Amino acid sequence: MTDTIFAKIVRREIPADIVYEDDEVLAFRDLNPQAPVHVLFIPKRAIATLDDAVPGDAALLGKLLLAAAAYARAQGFEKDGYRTVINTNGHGGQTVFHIHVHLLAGRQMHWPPG
Ligand code: DGP
Repeated sequence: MTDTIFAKIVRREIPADIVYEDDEVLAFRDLNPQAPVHVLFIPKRAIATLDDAVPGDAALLGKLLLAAAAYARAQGFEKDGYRTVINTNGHGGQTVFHIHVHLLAGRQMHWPPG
């Protein structure tokens, strides 16, 4: 897969407001926030899209979701709630082809999305 801006963030080649990191996961604030809290959870090992994920990626994908939930809980959003989103390819609205989970919190979300 081609290199992305998120791979550059993992390698610290460009700056980001990093809010969480472990051996496999990095989380940083979205440059263009859509909610008072908008954090992106990415695997350090790049997978381009959800469609590219294979059974061997299951644990890593689970870690992304659990890291997002733990962050939301630590920030006190678990009772009011929050939204987690993975956009995939064109109709999904994906623009950066390094898989990421959006965590949106701090305001009422609406359904269906636009
Ligand atoms: P998506 O459309 O699902 O691929 O989301 C990509 C998100 O990445 C979008 O909400 C804006 C954000 N983004 C793009 N470039 C950068 C960047 O250089 N830094 C940060 N922090 N976020 C970025």
